[in-house]
Amino acid sequence: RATEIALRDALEHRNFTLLYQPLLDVGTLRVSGFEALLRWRQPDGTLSLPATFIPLAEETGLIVQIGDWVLREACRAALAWPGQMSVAVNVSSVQFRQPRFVDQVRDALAESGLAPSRLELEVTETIMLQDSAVVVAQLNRLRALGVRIAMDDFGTGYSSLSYLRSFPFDTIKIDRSFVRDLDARGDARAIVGAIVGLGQSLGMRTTAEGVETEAELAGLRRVGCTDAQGFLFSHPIPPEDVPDFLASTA
Ligand code: G
Ligand code: G
Ligand code: MN
Ligand code: NA
Repeated sequence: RATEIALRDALEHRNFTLLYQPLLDVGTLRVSGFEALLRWRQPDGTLSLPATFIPLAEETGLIVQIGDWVLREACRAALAWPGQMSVAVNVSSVQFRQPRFVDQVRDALAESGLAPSRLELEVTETIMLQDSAVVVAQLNRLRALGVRIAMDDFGTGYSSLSYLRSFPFDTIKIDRSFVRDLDARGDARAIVGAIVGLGQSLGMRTTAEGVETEAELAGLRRVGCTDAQGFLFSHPIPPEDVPDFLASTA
């Protein structure tokens, strides 16, 4: 379990690292971008998962500085990738809520020189627990920078549908709990199909998370899901492995 002192120390000594997991276009199986996934490097060399330290980072407010580092690092890394490949960055609701957050995003883009259209911010339904007018205003300021916004873990929170009505997200990420049973269970297939249909009618891309089998991929293709991510294609990889991964899938 993380302690606040250890977390501050990690921030000071930059003991964080980002792994990148590819997103693929379901139709062409070309890589459309990567999601940056945060890891905390331990003294013994092991990498701690976000679940072990993000909650404490949020409680202590350290997530604001950690998230700022993640944004800068991800934008810098993406600049080295070919074409219009995008980078997706997870944003904590604590970070999102900061009035300075829009400036952090603008600064990270300016510093790196990354085109704003190549950055996608992944927010979860928990951002909507605040006053919705404030949240929508913040989302609109981000959109005005030219970045894209994804609703992460869609379907796991509540009132998802009203959120889609109050703000036009660019992408809906379908939680892997629905993808998991896609080939075996009719109800999972119906739910994924409904989310994809919703995305199509609202002009949003739909990314299925946690795709592990060819059967799941076939199911996604059948319902018209636009993008897929999961162990079937690749685990999260360190940035130095990205060029070889792209060469192997070209
Ligand atoms: O990498 P892993 O599958 O363990 O990620 C689990 C969760 O941690 C995901 O839900 C993801 O949204 C979250 N997460 C990963 N990287 C970051 C990050 O850089 N910032 C925040 N706030 N959450 C992250
Ligand atoms: O942002 P989000 O919480 O959705 O983060 C995605 C998490 O899911 C990452 O921690 C990543 O390691 C994990 N993940 C990615 N692909 C798969 C997969 O195919 N199966 C499972 N079980 N987990 C995955
Ligand atoms: Mn995510
Ligand atoms: Na997710």
